[in-house]
Amino acid sequence: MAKNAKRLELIHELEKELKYARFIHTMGVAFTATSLAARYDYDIDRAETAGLLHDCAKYLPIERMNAVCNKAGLTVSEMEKNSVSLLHSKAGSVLARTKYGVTDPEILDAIRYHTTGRPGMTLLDKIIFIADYIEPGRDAAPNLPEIRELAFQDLDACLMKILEDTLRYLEKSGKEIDLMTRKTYNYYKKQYKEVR
Ligand code: DGI
Ligand code: FE
Ligand code: FE
Repeated sequence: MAKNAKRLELIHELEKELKYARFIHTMGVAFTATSLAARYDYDIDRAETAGLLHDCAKYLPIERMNAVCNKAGLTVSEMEKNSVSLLHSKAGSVLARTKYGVTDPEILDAIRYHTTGRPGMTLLDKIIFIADYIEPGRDAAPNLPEIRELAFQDLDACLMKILEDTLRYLEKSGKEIDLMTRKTYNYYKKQYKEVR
């Protein structure tokens, strides 16, 4: 199938699969990801595909998320097992491959780590992680104007700010913090200090 026909088919499929607000969020992430890709010399099409699919598993029942991950041989921790917030990204990377036919490992990883990040994130990991946080529909996080500006000036400084704010939010709201979220934060805090 021609590239644009495939792209339209994917968007149409997601429109049916997701709730309206989530679909609009998805389009916002895809758009923001392509803008960041243009800014940082990353492939526009791969950034768009990752953005479009990053939340594709968000509305699976949690038992299905677990089943999908188990079947694909991905380990699920006790904390992830009961958390839609944490499991939809892992399950999403599996669905992107099995249901939507994505084979590019960089796209699958960006989907998989879009909630927690990971140490040594790829450029695409960072683009999706940041686009998810700053897309035009987001309005609840603190410091959004500053973070949106930073995204197009200094990608790593922006990443660091989002990691800090997310950790602070999780701590304040008493949510359990995933090991990977903590590892990502510690990794970038250390790296960030070293380059300053
Ligand atoms: O799927 P989205 O709502 O677009 O955004 P997301 O995938 O980045 O995050 C979903 C939620 O997960 C968001 O409220 C932040 C939260 N989150 C990020 N790291 C952790 C976490 N929640 C828990 N419990 N633990 C974490 O380590
Ligand atoms: Fe998500
Ligand atoms: Fe999202």
